[in-house]
Amino acid sequence: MAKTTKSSSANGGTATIHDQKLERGEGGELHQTASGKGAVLTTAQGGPVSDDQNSLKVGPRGPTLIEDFHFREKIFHFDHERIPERVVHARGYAAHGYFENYKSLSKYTRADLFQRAGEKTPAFVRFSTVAGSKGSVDLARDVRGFAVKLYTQEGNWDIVGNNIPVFFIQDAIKFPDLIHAVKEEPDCAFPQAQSAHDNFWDFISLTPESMHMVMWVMSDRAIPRSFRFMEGFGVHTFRLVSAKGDSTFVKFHWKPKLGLQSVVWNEAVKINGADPDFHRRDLWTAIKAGDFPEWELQLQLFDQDFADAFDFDVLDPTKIIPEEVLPPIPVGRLVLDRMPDNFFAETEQVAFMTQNVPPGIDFSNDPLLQGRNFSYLDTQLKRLGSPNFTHIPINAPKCPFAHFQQDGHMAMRNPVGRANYQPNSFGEGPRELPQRGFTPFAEVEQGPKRRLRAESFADHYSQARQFFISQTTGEQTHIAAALAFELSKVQTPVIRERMVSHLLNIHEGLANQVAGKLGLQKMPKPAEAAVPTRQDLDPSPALSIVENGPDRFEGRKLGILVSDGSDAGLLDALKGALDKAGATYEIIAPKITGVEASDRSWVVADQMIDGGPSVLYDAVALLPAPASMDDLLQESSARDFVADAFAHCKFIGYVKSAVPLFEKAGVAATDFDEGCIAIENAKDAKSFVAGLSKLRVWEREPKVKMPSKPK
Ligand code: HDE
Repeated sequence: MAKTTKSSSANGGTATIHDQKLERGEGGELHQTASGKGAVLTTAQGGPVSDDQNSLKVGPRGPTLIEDFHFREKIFHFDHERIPERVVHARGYAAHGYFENYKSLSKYTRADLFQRAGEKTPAFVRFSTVAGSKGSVDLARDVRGFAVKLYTQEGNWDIVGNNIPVFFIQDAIKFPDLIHAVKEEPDCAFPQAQSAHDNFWDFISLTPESMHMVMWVMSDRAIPRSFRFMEGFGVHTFRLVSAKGDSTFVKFHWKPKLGLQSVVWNEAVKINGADPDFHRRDLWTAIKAGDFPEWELQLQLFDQDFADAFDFDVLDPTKIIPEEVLPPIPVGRLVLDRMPDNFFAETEQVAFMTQNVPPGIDFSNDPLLQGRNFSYLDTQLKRLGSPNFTHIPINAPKCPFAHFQQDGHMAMRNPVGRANYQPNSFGEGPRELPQRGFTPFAEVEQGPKRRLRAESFADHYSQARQFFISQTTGEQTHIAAALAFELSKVQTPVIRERMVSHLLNIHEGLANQVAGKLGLQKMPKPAEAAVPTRQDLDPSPALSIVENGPDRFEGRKLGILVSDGSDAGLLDALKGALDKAGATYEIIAPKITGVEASDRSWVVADQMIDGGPSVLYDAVALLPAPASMDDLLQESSARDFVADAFAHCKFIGYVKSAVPLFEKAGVAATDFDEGCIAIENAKDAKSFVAGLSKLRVWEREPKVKMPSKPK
């Protein structure tokens, strides 16, 4: 039987509503502090609430009364909590920080943020995947968005880039087709966040201009270990414009201080199950621990003469300028040091727009960029629902601003005074200032209006080949394996064959490997190419992840498997060495409460074995005590822990008693290599950690991979 109980409210205290603590946010708005101790719960209209647990009823068993305005308001607001997710890049994670300028770039640009050495500009950076929806997994094979908002003193500048310096298409008009093709198929609504399906490869195999990008997306660049260990690129050619009005072409590169690192595909698949939030958790944990990720901004600067002499068109977004041909110049650093207070308010509502450029930065005629400049304003209106989206604090400039835009949904700031127009006779309101205002570079343009693609955009294979030959052998194997995996999910044989016919134009060895893995009976003919593939482009070592890894284990994580009786001295030595290296660790134990170490001290666990598979760590150490081995050998997750670490080419430190775990995991003593390191004393522990800087034992890979049989 129902009782007329009044459940107690969380806001017991005696404080009155006037005691509520309010803080001024960065945009000047007032927030109720979440921790507001003793704060009284109110309605959105500010009325104190007496009971938030029971709706207003006639008698204890109802009916419920529609006059219950508190209930109505609460449910109404809940029903409207969602806004449309981004049509692309829906899943993202962001952090605040700053950009610090190294030295004045006034020679090249009048952009205010580049004028003074040491100047710091507030920044907000959002990383994302492209294809999946907001709730999809972090380790999907995909491009990563790398969108940077810089709140400069002359307006917001958004560099809305990716972790890959080229794109699939050369003209923005093809973007809806590309995105329709990669997203889940419209009849069945799967697969989610995956390019491994017919529609995507059908479109790609009919779009030769995608081939360079396909090489990048099939490489490990598309499965980064962390946002912190990936590069960012502005992709398009932009312009810097000096105070004199001179223009210099520029390409923007963000270089992670901790070096590049990715995971392997089998690992990515398992991470998605073990921790679908792997990347966002990584960024959150690092920043909360004070390990602030950092990138250096490097610029490739060039003039029209260089552009005219370069092998490819600098306006073609499917091409790079190799860093060896035009070395990028370091100009500043980006540091992320604060997580948003609220995901929705900031990360979800942030509106990046390529057309947000301050005076001194300008566009090029790259047709993809031109189309983007049109698209991003539209999308903000759709998503945020009002032309006043710049009133949301995360989107508002942090410099003085004044204009006559007014009204509209949710207008927070209307012009004050009588005159809401200019010119006016009352001396009211702001006026334009030609000397300071944005003035586009005065490029002279001429030509017939036509729907054409430039001849200079016609070479679709040469840089794809250059990318492939710039990879280490292991990285090349990963590209072949990724192509075979993706195409194995394609059910229409002709699409698979069409893709192999493109690969033949890129690299015969690659085409053979993929055809072998797919079991093609007959090699197709090479695709018809508008321009033959150039064989004379030199490899560019800057394109390899392995060649650009770190020389230290800093920022990485060791998984330490312990049991009751684990050697406390060894554990301490390991922890000490990791601290010194700037690395972190997690303790994995049979039970989450922890274990009693050899010196009777209690070691608290971070993960139970089932919850902490080795895919979550960059390397592992096995420190079980002999007495616990019988139990551990019964645990399939303990066996997988070792089997996966070995298969993913990770360094494995181990005490003697752990050897049977290897055997159980199918790793015989004869398989041990330089990455399997016995730890018997503190000295061993230190040298084990020192050796981790190599990150992976790639030499092991041929032994743990199924060989392909090229025809
Ligand atoms: Fe975007 N893109 N894009 N894009 N893009 C969006 O804007 C678009 C392209 C990129 O973290 C949308 O706010 C067109 C290239 C990032 O909030 C939308 C074309 C590059 C983000 C849009 C491109 C990007 C977006 C969807 C073809 C790398 C996420 C939601 C010409 C240089 C920003 C939104 C964030 C988001 C349009 C191609 C990067 C629809 C039409 C090339 C990082 O406006």
